[in-house]
Amino acid sequence: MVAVTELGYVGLTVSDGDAWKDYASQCIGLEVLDEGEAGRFYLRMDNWHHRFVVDIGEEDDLSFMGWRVAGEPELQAFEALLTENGVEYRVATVEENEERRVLGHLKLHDPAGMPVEIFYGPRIDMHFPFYPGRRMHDRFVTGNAGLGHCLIAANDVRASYDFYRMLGLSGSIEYHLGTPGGVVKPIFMHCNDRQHSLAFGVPPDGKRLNHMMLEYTDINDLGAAHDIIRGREIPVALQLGKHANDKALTFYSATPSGWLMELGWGGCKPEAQQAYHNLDIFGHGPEATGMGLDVEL
Ligand code: MBD
Ligand code: FE
Repeated sequence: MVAVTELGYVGLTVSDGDAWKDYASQCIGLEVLDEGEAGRFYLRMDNWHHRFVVDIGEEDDLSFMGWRVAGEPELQAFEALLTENGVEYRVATVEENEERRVLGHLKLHDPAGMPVEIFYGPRIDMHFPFYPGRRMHDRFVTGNAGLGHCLIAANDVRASYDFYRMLGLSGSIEYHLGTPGGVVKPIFMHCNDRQHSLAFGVPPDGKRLNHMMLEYTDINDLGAAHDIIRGREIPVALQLGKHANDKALTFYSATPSGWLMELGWGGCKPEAQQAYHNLDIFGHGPEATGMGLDVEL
């Protein structure tokens, strides 16, 4: 069975590019790569050409997710699988592959209308190592674990679950969470050693993206990010705490786009068997509200 192997890249549309360059580099430690393209810059986390494509626009949201497969045979197998399942897709042109710095990709949409790309062969610039935007103790967790995770909108949770299962992700409901509107039961899915690369099932609040999570290899970099974000008085939706499912120590900061960035350290691998939780291990106390994650963790 063919399956995606990692969340390889994402696209963001942002209204304030300068605020994003500053937040991404000075708060998070990402590398800004501006190659002079009009209205577009990149963010790097490792020696991939980029992990984020950032376009200046009005939306302030996720614009696409890129899911990696091993190579061309796997991409062809996905063409057959999508056709078999009646999912519309398009094979990217040579120009579109050059734009993404990949050898090949398919363009499709998830059931919520999110643009999804399945790609193989990213450009990895071994001669151009990652250069953090601010002083860092160590690095970001990427490797075979992809860039992090996204909590995205799903208006039909079952349809999204079936779609991402078809892409080869596994997972289940992992929480029953109290919210002002009642209990929500979010689903968490994985495709590699990262405990989850994708989550959905909290009520959509108008954006495609609720939050992204990036993970440091050294707890000191999480501490540095926390100090910088607190020092700047950037709103924090959920305070430092440790998740029951991936065991990661994280906190959730507002981004210049309004959605949240979860910064973390110490996430674990997926368990072989499913389980769900009502509460986290400790922390994650609510602070700034109204950013799409008013949940009792
Ligand atoms: C997560 O990464 C998360 O964002 C939530 C809400 C619960 C568990 C793990
Ligand atoms: Fe998360």
